[in-house]
Amino acid sequence: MLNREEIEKIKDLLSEKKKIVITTHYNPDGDAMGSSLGLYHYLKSKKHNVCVITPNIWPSFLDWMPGTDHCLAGDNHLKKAARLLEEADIIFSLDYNALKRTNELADLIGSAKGTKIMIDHHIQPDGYADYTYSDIAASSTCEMIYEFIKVLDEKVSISKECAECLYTGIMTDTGSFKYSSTTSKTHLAVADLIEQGAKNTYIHHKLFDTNTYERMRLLGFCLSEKLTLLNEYHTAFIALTSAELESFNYKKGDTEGIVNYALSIGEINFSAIFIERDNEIKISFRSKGSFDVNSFARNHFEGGGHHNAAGGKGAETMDETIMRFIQLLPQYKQALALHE
Ligand SMILES: [Mn+2]
Repeated sequence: MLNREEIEKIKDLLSEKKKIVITTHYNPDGDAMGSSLGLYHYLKSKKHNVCVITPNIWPSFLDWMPGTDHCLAGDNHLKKAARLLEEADIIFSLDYNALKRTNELADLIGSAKGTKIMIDHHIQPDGYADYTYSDIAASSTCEMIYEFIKVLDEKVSISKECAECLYTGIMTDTGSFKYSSTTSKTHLAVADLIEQGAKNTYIHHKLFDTNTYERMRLLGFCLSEKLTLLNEYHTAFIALTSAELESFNYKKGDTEGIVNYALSIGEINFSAIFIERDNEIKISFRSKGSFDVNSFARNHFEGGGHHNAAGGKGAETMDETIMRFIQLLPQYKQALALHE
């Protein structure tokens, strides 16, 4: 948490009406939108002049979130975004650790004269902000915003709209409360948010019951026809050609998450999905436990990401890419056998 002195200074800053701009990262996800809109609703209730600027448009399954009609997608309204950032007294950076994650907004935020406050849970935050609240152990930026509001305003009563937004980000960033970053504190925050009016069943429905018939058929096809197990290496993979994608009337996002099904097999510690698109092979890697897919993707497939989730690509044909992948496995045999 910020230290006492910093909190007092921020309280002081917010003690009179201010022009505030809240920004978040490119391709905003549930936590980015949830933390931005959650803070927006809180600051709005304190009569500040607030707006949210996202570098580009958020995915349509988040359209239902209260306040999205007041968000500005910067890439479509760059001039207006520039003016708002220039005039802002305070600029919040939420759910990102480096200005470059805001693409075109980066220079505008960097050169703006307003006081900058970063609240984020990614490793190694950039040092540009006047106040940096960084907690890499936090489940989500939404949980940090919840704590931040509680510290600023002990007697706060969180509105239903704010509660719905914060609940959304905590839920999406914790994989519905299953990742190891989920603590008893997370559950206490969530309990309070439900108490304040967040409807958990409704939010789950809005976020996850969004499959189309064709996407479900594509998933079925992947699991019954395309899943290959390499038991010796505790590895599973799926490969999809562009012709196969077309036959299921593929739309962006349809293959999202399929790689996790392969990993959910008990003895599998490493899974990959190879997708032929735009004349290259796009790859997603997932692992359980100690096997580091970030360095695997970095070293062999021009990619990277996190320890247990990463992406990469191959410039060869599908068959050549898969062959190269399989030939890499023996050198990792020991690491792949570990369950912890
Ligand atoms: Mn996050």
